[in-house]
Amino acid sequence: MEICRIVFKVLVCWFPVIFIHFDGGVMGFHNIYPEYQSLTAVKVNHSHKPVYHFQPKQNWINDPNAPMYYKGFYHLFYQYNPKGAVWGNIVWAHSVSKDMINWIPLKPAMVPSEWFDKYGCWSGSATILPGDKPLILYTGVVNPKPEPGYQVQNYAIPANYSDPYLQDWVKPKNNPIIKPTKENVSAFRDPTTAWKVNGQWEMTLGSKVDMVGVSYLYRSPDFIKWTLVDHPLHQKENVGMWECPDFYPVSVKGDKGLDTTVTEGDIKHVFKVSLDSTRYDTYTIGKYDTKNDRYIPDEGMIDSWASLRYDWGNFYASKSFFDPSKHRRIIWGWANESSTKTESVRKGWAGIQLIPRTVWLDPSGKQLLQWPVTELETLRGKHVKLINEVLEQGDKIEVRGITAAQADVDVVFRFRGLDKAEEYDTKWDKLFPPETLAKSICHMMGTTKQGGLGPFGLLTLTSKDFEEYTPVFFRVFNTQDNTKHKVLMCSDAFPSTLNHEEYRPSFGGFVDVDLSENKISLRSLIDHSVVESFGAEGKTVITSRVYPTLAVGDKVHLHVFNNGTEAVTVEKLDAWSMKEPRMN
Ligand code: DQQ
Repeated sequence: MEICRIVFKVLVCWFPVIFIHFDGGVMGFHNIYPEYQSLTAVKVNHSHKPVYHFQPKQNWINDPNAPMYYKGFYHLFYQYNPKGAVWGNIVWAHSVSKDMINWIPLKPAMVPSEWFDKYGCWSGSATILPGDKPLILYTGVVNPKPEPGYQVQNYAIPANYSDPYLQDWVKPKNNPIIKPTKENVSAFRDPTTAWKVNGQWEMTLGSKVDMVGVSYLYRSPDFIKWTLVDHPLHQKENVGMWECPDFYPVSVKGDKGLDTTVTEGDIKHVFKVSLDSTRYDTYTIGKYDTKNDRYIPDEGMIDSWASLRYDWGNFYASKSFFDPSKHRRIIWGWANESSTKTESVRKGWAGIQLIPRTVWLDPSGKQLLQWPVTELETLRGKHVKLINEVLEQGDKIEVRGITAAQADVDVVFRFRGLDKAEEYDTKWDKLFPPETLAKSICHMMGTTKQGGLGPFGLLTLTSKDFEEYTPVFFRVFNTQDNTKHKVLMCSDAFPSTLNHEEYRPSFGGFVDVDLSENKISLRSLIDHSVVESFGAEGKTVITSRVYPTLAVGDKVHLHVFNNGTEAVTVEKLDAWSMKEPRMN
């Protein structure tokens, strides 16, 4: 009997954890497939290709690089393989935009050309120097060995500052400006935007020492001569390599963004890393102690694999920038495909950048809030509404009249109270590691397990007879001490496709929201193979990549549903068909 229980536990309960942990939404480093790297598809397959998310016409993309605003244009650079739909041959592709929604493609800003970046121009950031002069710091790979490559830091400057498109970039001959120490030659990359402190420039980059994640700190009087500071900006044991760190101030009052050079005042700092071992982005909020030149996470902040995340789904290598034209801070994140490499090769494309999000500090000071940039709303076309529609247990209502495969849906759910919320089983806290707890509960229960208050939410990318659907939903739990309710948000790719060879993770995150008004909101941006969802006005965000076989194009449906015993009212739902922007 006992053995049965153990076998059951391992198979049923641990299965999602094992599955999720070793097969993240994003590939572990960038897998190398020499046979596919330079295989350009003759014809691009559009059936799952997003329409209003940033992407090139074809081929592979990964990290967003050096986003910035310059002379009326937003610039986005990104890691791009010009020859194939898997990682390799990486250059800095470049597009510009007036609104971050409609894009003009330009020639690549940087390609491997010098001894100091011969084997790759990897990720980096822009700093706007005094006099409105942008400068890029990036990682150059000088040798493919030791794997994944011998890394140095370089800089590049515009050839012509009066060109608002910044089409030509010069890599000065005095590169590299930073060389690794012997210990970290192949784990030494992704320099951040620099900031000024105590009269000097500083920047940090990602590294590791064994399993300790380290963000080395460099200092410079002139942006050319850089010295390693004798202590890192921050480090943490048992987390592994830190890629693409990001370090920036946020205001403690209001939602206005701040330039990276702001180091004092009514502010806190955000320290974000991309965890190479788990392949997701985590952040902490804390204080930048300028005197000792260290970042110190606030008390109570979890600083491990179980830290807060911008996005609990398919989201990696993000980078933020300050937009001086609208006084906001914006983050860009990359969503890789969840499908196989052979699928990518067949489709001729892989990877998108998610919709840029404005980011600011929650009034609690304990987390960030995110919201799609308002410019996205210019794509809203045909509009439909639902008002005060009651969903009893088991009910679904179809949202008709829009292009359900390419939509923006914003809904507020209301309920009578929290009495019927089901009990939170504290055994789960022991069964699942904290970093996979939410997604494991989402996977265990799905939408079909009836609850008390919830599951309720949206069924996106649904086929006519529900053979395929990607549900985005909430479940509210009662905690044993009855002091607080636990709100779980899920975005579940598991039932999304009949093609069970696809990776179909159930993603989840808890939502730290006050339910005293008996309401919760959900906004989902649906774009063919991506569903990007914002719970409780941007407190918890989850992105899923999915590849339905039946729910494709005009065969896609959208529903609201409830499978809890407590009735839930759709107080207000607005849904729009989304138009196609000018996309590269
Ligand atoms: N991708 C880049 C690296 C970075 C990684 C290479 C993160 O610079 O560490 O394409 O996805």
